[in-house]
Amino acid sequence: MLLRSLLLLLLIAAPTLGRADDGYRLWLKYDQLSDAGLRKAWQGQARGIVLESAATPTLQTAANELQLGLQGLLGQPVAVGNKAGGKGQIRLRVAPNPALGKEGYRVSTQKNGLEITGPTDAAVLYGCYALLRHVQTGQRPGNLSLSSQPRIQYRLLNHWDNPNGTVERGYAGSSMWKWYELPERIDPRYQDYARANASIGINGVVLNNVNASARYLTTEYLQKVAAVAGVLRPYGIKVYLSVLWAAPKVIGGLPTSDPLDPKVKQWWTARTNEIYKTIPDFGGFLVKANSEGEPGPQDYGRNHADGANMLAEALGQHEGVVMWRAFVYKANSKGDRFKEAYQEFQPLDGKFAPKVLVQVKNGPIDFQSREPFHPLFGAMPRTPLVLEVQLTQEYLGFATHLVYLGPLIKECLEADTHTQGPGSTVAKVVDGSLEKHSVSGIAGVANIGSDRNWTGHPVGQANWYAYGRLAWDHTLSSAAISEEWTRMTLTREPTAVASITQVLNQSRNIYVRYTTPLGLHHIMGQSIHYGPEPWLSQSARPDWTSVYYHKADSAGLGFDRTARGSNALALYAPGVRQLWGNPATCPPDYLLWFHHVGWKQQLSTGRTLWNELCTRYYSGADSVLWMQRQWEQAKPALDPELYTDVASRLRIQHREALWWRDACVLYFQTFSRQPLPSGLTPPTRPLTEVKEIVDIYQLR
Ligand code: BDP
Repeated sequence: MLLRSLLLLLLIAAPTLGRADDGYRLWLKYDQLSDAGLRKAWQGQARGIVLESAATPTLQTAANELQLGLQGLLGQPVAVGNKAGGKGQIRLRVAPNPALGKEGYRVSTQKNGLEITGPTDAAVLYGCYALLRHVQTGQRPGNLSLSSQPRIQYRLLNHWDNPNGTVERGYAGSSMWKWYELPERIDPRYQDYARANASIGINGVVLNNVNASARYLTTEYLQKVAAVAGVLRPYGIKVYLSVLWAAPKVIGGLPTSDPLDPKVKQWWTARTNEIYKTIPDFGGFLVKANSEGEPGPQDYGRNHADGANMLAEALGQHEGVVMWRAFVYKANSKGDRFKEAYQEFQPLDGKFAPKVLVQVKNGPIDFQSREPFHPLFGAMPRTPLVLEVQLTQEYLGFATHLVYLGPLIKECLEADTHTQGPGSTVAKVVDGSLEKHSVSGIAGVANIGSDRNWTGHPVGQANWYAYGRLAWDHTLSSAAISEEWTRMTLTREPTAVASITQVLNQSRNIYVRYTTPLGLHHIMGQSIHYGPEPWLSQSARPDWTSVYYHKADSAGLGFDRTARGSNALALYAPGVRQLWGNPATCPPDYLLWFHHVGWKQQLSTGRTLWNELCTRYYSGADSVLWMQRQWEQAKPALDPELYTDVASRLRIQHREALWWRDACVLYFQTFSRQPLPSGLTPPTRPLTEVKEIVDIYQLR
């Protein structure tokens, strides 16, 4: 008898007991709150949901999500209806409110219960997610008044996914878009992807790689794109496409793709009209042109504005926009890649049509672990600039290294361009407030793939999350977001939350220290961009080597970008130029970005360059052991499988931090000819052995 009851108990508990957290549910866990008092406090407020406005698909979606979340979190049924019932009803209402802008929400306690309002049904959906976040992070109900509106209008994810299912720079499996199944079969994952995005305010997704296949513009593929758009639409998310500039030639049968050729214009106009017939709320085009071998208007002697404006014209009266990327650089062994995008784009300020936004990477080179802000920010006041950041960790240890990107994104947003006096931050350029633009945008290169946990590294989810939260409100702090994510995704146990968030918050600085301290950049493994290869001196292009960037010699290290060198500093406003132009006032984190510094030169840190460099490489690698200990402290509060997964990745991370440390210290030592500072144990393996690791990894 006793045995039978025990078995029965086990059977009932089985679905939750034995199930490991595979990460699929992301931060939308909705597991029952363990604090009974807290649960009770909310239960009385959430007996039902009442739709006070027309049940559009989006409002219905909002109600369904709220119901799903509250039922899970509170462990009670929550009814959805359109008639006000008794007490504890949450009312959803679409109503204009000038204080909330176009997409803002308000969640408030009213006499007759909670109310979630906003000017559109999507705004109410955002409000529902805000309430769920509030409950899920363990806040008490009290007298609620949560209101927020996005500071940036276009908040996009950019997928670098290809039609064949590969993902450029993707480290989380293959593409989540199953083009071969579409449009007939809709993978249920698409809807969960939409939920995750809507929950953090993302309102647009570019489905395909910037190195684009023309295929997406064919009638066959537009049907597939339309099917995806249909899943995303109720969540307030629009689809966009990257386009291949040469599409008129490749799939249109035209002899040219010259933007000023009337037939080319006609072709794009006809294609665009077909797109809108198939997808009436299509978001627009993203274009990588005349960059890294991609075709573009310059092939016909035209400039970027000619190309972008032609596409804007093709969009005509449709709502969509053109996002034209400024990531361009020519192979120029004498030049400085740092300056190229500026030189091509800045003179075009004021020449772009109103529907065009120019998309600029956070830094001037290419998604390095730390870059100064791109000098185009603030330098094109008549053009809305979209900030592009990379969530997939192409240069930050793929899905192996734990690197929380909140601090990186914030560092760029908070950087002061000084273009209109102090306080002219990149954030104010991007949100349009500094230069009075009515449109604004931000793009994150997605780190999402077909892996069960979406991002490969479980903590990669925090980067998707942080990006969305900052895209919505760039004034949020990176630490507040990491805590919110941890509480929603991993645990609410306070000491575990504290030790995990410390790891997250320090992780980016730690990564920088053991890979590229003091402003070193672009010294990673050739083409795959993984591991150290500072000795790389031959490649298809000089600006794809490492020596181009670090310029180590017997005198010192670093790229002189002052007036004595490439003078890239001249691209910045005087306020920035003065600070960064003087090695004594240049922040050590940016030092080697702008100065060739003598090995024995004393830095503001009190150490010589060589000693500081070694100290950072060593302390960075050691800090990974600290990350391991912190993670271990949180173990009792974590799902065992998830704990083990991250713990083992942290072990790889330490091994590879030593690889970076030894490679760089030994290699730069061949120039500095200095011993390691006292207290640091020299690497036990010679440089030749460390170089072998690279060879094995790249299978060359
Ligand atoms: C570089 C990547 C390359 C991308 C390019 C881009 O290595 O794969 O195509 O950025 O942003 O960092 O276009």
